[in-house]
Amino acid sequence: AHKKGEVAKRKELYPVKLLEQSIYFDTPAVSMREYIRRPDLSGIIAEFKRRSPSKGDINPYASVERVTIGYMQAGASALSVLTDEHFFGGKNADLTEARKNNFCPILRKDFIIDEYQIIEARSIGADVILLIAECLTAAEVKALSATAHELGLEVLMEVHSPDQLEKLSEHIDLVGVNNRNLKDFTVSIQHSIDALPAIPDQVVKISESGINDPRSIVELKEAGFEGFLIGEYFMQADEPELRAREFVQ
Ligand code: IGP
Repeated sequence: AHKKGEVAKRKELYPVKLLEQSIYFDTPAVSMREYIRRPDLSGIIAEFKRRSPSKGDINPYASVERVTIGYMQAGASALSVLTDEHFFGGKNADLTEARKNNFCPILRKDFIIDEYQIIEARSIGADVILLIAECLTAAEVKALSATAHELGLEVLMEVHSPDQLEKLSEHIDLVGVNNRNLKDFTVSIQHSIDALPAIPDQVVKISESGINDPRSIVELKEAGFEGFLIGEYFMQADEPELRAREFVQ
């Protein structure tokens, strides 16, 4: 709900005409689909996350530059950067700083409810946007994902349960199953495994949240997942990039 007001304010301050001046508008986006499927990489999407509603401060002063470069050196396939300020202490400038330091695909982690935020995602250097099925109708998923494709961005649709896969449209490139129960914040990779049979073959399959053990990756891979989104476990360390390195070994 806080998003609506926020977006309205930014639309006034930074009209679309201004966003379109960004150099990133003329730069082709990098394909997360392709990077996740590269056999020389781990499939891990490493997330930069300063704070969360369930944990409070995780690593509020971490350096985007140091952490994201370190993640990629550790063998991550892609990056995710929180830009939501209200719940996660993120900002657009964090994503742009990650962009300036890395060639890999970058997911803009935010609550997208308006086309404006997709144009904004393009202007700050993101390659992929997140659409959360729980927050959107099927028609909204369809319209927003079509806009993303028009702008050359890929789309990751997040589901919390298999029934939300009904909202899939032809413009969804990746599906992420969230292992975190939004009501009590408990996590289990079983959520991903249970949802897998309902995910169509043509989309890239990602398991999200609560992954803190390399054995879970082995289990999820055997089940058929290709990508693994990890934030908190890495960011809890003083040096998240070193924890990522140990994890990928
Ligand atoms: C990462 P974790 O448990 O490794 O920090 O989870 C990611 O899945 C989580 O940050 C997330 C998220 C979201 C954040 C998943 N979906 C939607 C904000 C909005």
